[in-house]
Amino acid sequence: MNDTTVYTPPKVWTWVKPSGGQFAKINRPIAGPTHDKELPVGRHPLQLYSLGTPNGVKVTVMLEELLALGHAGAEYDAWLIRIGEGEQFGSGFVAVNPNSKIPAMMDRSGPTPIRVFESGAILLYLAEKFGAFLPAEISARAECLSWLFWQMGSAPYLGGGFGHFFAYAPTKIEYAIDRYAMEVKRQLDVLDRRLAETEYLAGGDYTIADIATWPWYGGLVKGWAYDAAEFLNVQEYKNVQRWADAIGTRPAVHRGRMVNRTRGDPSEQLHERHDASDFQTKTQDKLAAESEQPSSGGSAPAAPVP
Ligand SMILES: N[C@@H](CCC(=O)N[C@@H](CS)C(=O)NCC(=O)O)C(=O)O
Repeated sequence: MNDTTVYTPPKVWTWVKPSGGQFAKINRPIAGPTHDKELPVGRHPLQLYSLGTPNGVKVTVMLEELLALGHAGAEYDAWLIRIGEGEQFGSGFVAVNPNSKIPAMMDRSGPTPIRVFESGAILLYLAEKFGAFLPAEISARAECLSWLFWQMGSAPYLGGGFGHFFAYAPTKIEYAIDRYAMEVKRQLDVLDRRLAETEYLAGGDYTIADIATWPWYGGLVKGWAYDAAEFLNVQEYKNVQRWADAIGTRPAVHRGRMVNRTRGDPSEQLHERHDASDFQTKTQDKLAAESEQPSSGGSAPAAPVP
């Protein structure tokens, strides 16, 4: 143990100081909105309010996969919610997700708008609405839902546990890092053994179980998360590597990863998506180049505003 701080919890916990760490600014012990702010609404049936984190990417990959299958009803506007700025606490967002976390979605295709929150619920809703990526046969369906719910229950140990204490906490606490590294390696082994038996998690077909799991565990074994690939020795999970590579080559997965993404290569960042053509014309590199172009209206100075 290298943590020598001794903490004696008080009888009743109170919120007296920020907890420290990367997310201290937005963390608070109460729910509900902090400010009034309506959400924008675009022209498509589905309105997504999200950010390109693993939970957000699950939904944008699903929507791009549905569009690639020809489901025009899956057309969507993806609006950016900057959680670091506290936009998840605006009144409009809280009305769509009382839990104040991305992703959140409104289905405006029918007479009464339907809200859906929690990434697993959104995947299941879309799979049922379009009859895709969820097997109809009862045993394959049970397997798919089992892995979907496995992912929803497991990822908080990876993100909120391992990722938090390994990458974000203000001090490195050996006890916490050991506990969560052990659990994440166990989870990777669960996946590796399953993927030794079948091509995808639910069997031979690519389903919402893979779409939910890939952004978290696929990202981890490909070295995209927490700079932890070497620490967790992710190369040893050969079947997870094979599965992550296969899913990573899907064009819809590539597009889904770009939507609402605010980090990395500007040509891979599409902050908002309102049309399929946005992937060609509205990535951050293109927008930056456009704003540097001299205007075509000549160089005469604008008239002063009275
Ligand atoms: N179980 C939720 C988790 C969603 C979640 O944790 N979202 C994070 C980003 S990945 C978030 O919005 N955090 C903002 C906050 O905690 O205030 C889901 O799967 O949708």
